[in-house]
Amino acid sequence: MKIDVLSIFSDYLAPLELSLPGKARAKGLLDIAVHDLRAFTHDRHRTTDDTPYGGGAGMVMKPEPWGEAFAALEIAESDTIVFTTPSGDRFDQRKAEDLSARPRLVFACGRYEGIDQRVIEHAREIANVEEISLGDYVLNGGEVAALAIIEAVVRLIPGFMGNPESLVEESHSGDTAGLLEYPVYTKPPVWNGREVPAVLRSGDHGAIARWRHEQARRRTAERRPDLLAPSALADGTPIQRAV
Ligand code: 6GU
Repeated sequence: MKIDVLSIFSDYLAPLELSLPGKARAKGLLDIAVHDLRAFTHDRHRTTDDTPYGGGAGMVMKPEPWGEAFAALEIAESDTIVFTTPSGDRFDQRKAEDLSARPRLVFACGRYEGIDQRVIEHAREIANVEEISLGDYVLNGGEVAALAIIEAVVRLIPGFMGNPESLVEESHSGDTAGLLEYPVYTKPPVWNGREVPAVLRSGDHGAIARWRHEQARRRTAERRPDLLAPSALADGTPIQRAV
């Protein structure tokens, strides 16, 4: 997979050199390049934003540097341009899986007031476009969102994870699909007077699987009732609370 990131704060993307994406690059599964959007400006102040037509607070990112950047990156029709924006579709594991199968992702990190809408329209003409938000809160710019999305996507690239089983078991995918992850324990068996649940030391794999499923279900009911059968919620059926 090829990933390009366009940003006016390219230093923010330094963590891409580390840990997980770094490992994927070392394995030859991933090629990441970060580009400074200001390289595609021509004025002395390297201006990337301007006041909004129609008035209002904040600044809007100018279209020209984006247009030049897309041209310089030789965007192909099969590429996907990802605009990180609080007004995008909410990011989730399904979207991460979808993006992990694409040949090239180009992240366009905007400041939160946004990019001139014509840039998004232009992008839709030259490539696939995703407008993605991390959730219902506001970040100053899309850089941290791009980092989070890249981390979620890169670990799904086939051949990346040492143990693909851990991808299947975790929250939001596989066996416990739609449920939060059950609590986990390791040695010692007693710590600060707290015991590891006996069932986990019983060797009874059926009982362990049932216990984990029940824990995941309770945790989900408590913390994320929205993930449990939305139809049951809609007709007023009460959610079973964890005890
Ligand atoms: Cl993708 N961008 C910004 N600026 N704020 C956000 C976000 C993205 N997702 C949640 N908040």
